[in-house]
Amino acid sequence: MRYFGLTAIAASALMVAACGGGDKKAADTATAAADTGSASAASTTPATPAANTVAPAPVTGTTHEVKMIGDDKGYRFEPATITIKAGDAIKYVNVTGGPHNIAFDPAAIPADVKPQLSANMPNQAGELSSPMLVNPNDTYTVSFGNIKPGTYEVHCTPHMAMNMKQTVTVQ
Ligand SMILES: [Cu+2]
Repeated sequence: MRYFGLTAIAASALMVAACGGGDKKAADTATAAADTGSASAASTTPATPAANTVAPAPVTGTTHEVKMIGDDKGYRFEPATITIKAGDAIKYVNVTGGPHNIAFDPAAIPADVKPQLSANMPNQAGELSSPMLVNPNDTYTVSFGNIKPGTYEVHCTPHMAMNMKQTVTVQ
């Protein structure tokens, strides 16, 4: 779909160029056509265009450490609920029972938060999913810089069925 979108944009650029820039009405028509093309392309890959336009927001506050544990008591984040401030970060540490990951359900993240959250998650293995933390002491840090106040649910994909979930409240 990305190829299709770029083709549509390139085609519209050619159309604008062909007009010589002198005919405003024709140029507007070309722009509208390009918008239609990118909208249909975006409908199947909604996060990709937006994520490319947002820079990661640096950590300006406190970095909180959260343990990821799997043992005879079960799989869990410790703490399972945490309240932080925008600009803080969470450093997730695989303690035992990995591989673990840090994932947000893309459908549950507001559209106006998703591009920044995605930009704040390096090396994603899937949309809003960290790589696997395979070994003890592997870490993954999520910046909550420029993330608006709200409650965000985190889960570990391999252990979601075992209720390995966390609630992050950003104040
Ligand atoms: Cu896990």
